[in-house]
Amino acid sequence: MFKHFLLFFLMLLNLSATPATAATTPSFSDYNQPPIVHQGGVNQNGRLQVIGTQLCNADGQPVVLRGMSSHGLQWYGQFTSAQAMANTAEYGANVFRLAMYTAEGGYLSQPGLKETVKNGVNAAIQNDMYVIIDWHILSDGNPMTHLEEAKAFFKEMAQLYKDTPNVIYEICNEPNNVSWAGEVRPYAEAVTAAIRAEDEQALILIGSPTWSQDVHLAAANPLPEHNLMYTCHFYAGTHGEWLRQRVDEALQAGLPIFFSEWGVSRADGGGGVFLDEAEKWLQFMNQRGLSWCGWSLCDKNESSAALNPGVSPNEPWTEQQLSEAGRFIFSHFKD
Ligand code: IDC
Repeated sequence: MFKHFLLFFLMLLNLSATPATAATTPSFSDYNQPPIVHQGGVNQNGRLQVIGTQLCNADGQPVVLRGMSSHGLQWYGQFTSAQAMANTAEYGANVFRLAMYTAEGGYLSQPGLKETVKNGVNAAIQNDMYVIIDWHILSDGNPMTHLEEAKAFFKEMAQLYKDTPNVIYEICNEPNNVSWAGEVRPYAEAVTAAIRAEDEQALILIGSPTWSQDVHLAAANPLPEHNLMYTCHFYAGTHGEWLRQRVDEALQAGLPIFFSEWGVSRADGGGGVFLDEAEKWLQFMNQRGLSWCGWSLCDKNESSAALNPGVSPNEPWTEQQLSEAGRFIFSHFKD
């Protein structure tokens, strides 16, 4: 605790000093000046890399990715069509997340979902978007339970996509009821090694215990590796200031953070919507040059869903077809 206060104090001193000069490696002290945002897609930015805590493009310039996450591919895979992605790209999205649930009728009982993932990657390529392949553990909270399946899956994906700069790997959506040191970190080491054996440079996103909110645990004991980012997830109706503080402390400690999932609803996907709190979060991420994906691109009748029930994934959308969540999230892609 004392260490955090000390770091915070040092940071304040730094912020009040002259602005950071020609920093090639953005750091926490640059946050009083939002990094230059290079929206743009894969053609413009190329292979991503992590410098300090900042996501950067192939030239080492800061880049921010913003876009949508799919809902579970086993239920709403149709919203990963090229047209659905084009509809979000039109509002400024440059990333799409493919949430491949493992349980609840997902990949472990339906391996054919791999084809939905591949089609989704192709749709993202057509739209010049980055694309996150997400091993969406949720009710199956311990990632170690299916370590072998995860290693085989990511090895295959990395073999396929090692020359495709669009692809980002998210290896465990939301671990829960597990520890960082005992389960999540060893899992991340093993799966990262499996990906790295095929693709040295791939950008890999790693979750943390308590539904990817325990970034402080990852910050205290990160993996000694390059091009890794750690995910943090929030829902505006449930998570507030305390989690923003935790993220700031983790960034300060040098942990690169990616908000691969957030919603305007409560954490159960319903309720609200909580747009005032969501606005605070967006400002927070914006000021720190952090990338994000909104939950979720589907027409389910729940407040986190971006589309009204019955909207087609194969046609352009009018503003009226977006739900309140969708209108709000889409309007922030270009912030
Ligand atoms: C929710 C869906 C909901 C579904 C439920 C269980 O919105 O329709 O019934 O999962 O499968 C997460 C998860 C994400 C959740 C979302 C909202 O990553 O899968 O989706 N959420 O509850 N973490 C925090 C919230």
